[in-house]
Amino acid sequence: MRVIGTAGHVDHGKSTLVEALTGTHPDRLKEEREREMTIDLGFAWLVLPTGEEIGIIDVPGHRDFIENMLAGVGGIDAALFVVAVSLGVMPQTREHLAILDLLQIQGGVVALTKTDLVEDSDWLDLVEEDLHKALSGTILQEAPVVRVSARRREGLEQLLQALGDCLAERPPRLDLGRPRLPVDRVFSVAGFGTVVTGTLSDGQLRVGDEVEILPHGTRGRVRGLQTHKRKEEIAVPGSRTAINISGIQLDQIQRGDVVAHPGDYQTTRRIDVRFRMLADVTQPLEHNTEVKFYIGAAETLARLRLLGRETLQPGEEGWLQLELRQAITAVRGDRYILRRPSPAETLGGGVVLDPRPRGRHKRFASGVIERLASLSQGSPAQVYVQSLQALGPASIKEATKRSGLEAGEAQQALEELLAQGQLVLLEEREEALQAGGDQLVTSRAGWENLAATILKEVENYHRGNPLRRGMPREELKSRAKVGPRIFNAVLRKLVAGGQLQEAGPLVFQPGFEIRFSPQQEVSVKTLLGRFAAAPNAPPSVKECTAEVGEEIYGALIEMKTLIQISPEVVFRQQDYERMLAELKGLFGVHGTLTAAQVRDHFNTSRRYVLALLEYLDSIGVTTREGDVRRLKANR
Ligand SMILES: Nc1nc2c(ncn2[C@@H]2O[C@H](COP(=O)(O)OP(=O)(O)OP(=O)(O)O)[C@@H](O)[C@H]2O)c(=O)[nH]1
Ligand SMILES: [Mg+2]
Repeated sequence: MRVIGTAGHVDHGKSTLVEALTGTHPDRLKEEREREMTIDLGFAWLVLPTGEEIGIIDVPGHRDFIENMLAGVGGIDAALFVVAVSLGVMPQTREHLAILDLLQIQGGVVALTKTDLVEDSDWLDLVEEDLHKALSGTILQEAPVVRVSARRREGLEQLLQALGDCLAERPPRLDLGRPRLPVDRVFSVAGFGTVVTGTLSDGQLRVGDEVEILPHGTRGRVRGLQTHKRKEEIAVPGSRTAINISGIQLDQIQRGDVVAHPGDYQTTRRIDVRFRMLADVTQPLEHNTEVKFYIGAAETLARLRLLGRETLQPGEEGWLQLELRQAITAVRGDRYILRRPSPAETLGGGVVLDPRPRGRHKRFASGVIERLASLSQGSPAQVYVQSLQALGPASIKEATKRSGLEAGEAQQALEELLAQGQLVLLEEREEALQAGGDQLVTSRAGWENLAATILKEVENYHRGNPLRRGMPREELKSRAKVGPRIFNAVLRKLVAGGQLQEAGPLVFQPGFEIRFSPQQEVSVKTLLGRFAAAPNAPPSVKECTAEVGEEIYGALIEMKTLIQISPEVVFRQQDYERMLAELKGLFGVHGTLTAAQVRDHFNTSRRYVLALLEYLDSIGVTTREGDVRRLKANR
């Protein structure tokens, strides 16, 4: 799933265009309708000609609401950059463009809209030329420009086509197995409680997951999930996600908080960053300035330590350490924006290099900047993990080859990643040797997804077959849709970890027991009553199924309440064991036994005795010699 966001100067037609494309007017608030201006984020979705469903975040263009724009734009995959041809390039056209560029939003399409207002095609060309100048040197430099009129519904198809092309070139969102959702809206729904929305990244969320609300660490549980107003069991990275959280009050969560699995992310109040200052900022940036810091959907005041420099001039880049007023959630590689509180202006932004530096850096100490510079390069471990994410579960040899790292470097990266739990070995060394090669390894997310799929299948099987003790292994294998080697490895790990159990050909949840409904219980009781009344001459298989039905009869066999020894004859397990013990006693006394002797001992009919003796022959307890039977030596 992916999300695009609008951007552009106030009144240029962003919301109108979103409505024309999706049928939904993104302005939700009464005040927005009255002022005909977007104030807060709006949401809609559509299906591209490629068949991909995408979410849309509509942002306000007015400079007073740029903070709301920042809360929405952080998680987008591509921009729908809107410029009205009747108005041309204006201040927030440039400011929004600069923000997209600082956040390195890797794709976009420019809509040159309101073409119905301009008859003169020379004018159109002039505006487009001006626009190209503004785009040059930014992330949108190569973006296609599509002329549209939302009012006349012209150019919309070309626009969707261009959006589809632009997303098709972008890799899908990575699943790192540690979901986080920067919250951009919080509300409550009568009867359900607290709901938050945001753009999910870095992993999947499932109904039932325990979650933690950062930075406060409050715990809750995912009660329900929705994407584009549709109920989902699983929300995937890149999707607009609404989470109904139980155990969290409305006032315990706010925009900017992050929803994650407990323990996956740490919060921080000090970070080291690379910073690029915009060229059109009015004054140089001094050490120790107080600034506003924006990351994800969060904002906080921050004081900056300018490292290795006294001041930074507009257009320059540098290294900063930021002391944050409030704790935020960040990982290395996250993008952020800085603004000056007053007079309000966007200063620049960049990338988080160290989300939890050990202490305050000495501003001019040697080594500090060298370390930050090397952090900004990207480590072998990152390269390794990214290549494995693209590959799926693979042998160490394949993964190393794919990473393009040299052997020693790859080995070191692998060890580091295994130690950190970012990669998971699916096999022990001996198991891998038996399977014919070196060990299978996968990213943590890869492992968690495989495990979750298999656990879910078994859970579904139990739900659909409450009278079966477990799911046949082969059925599980075909449903897991992975190769036999990966399946075997994952199942073995789940069994070793106590998440599943295996008995013979069956796989089941630990502690799963067949439970009869009260009604079924009654008929089982009646049947077992008949067995108790005549333990050595009990009802036949046919009579049993007539009494309780095939399914319950099957369950009684699986539960080992009954043991069927021939197509017609079935005993209670306890009676079978008693008879076997008595028989062994009789053999002890007589050495050999005829069927008639056995029949007289148990005071039953020939039918039962023949079935029992033939069964015991077949499992190697007794052997037949003419008309008599003898106990096998080792029994
Ligand atoms: N003639 C014409 N008018 C348009 C077109 N698109 C939008 N408008 C008008 O332009 C005005 C502003 O449109 P919005 O869609 O609210 O603009 P916006 O970019 O969302 O504005 P903010 O959200 O406040 O930044 C409205 O009066 C629209 O009816 C168009 O294609 N042609
Ligand atoms: Mg709008």
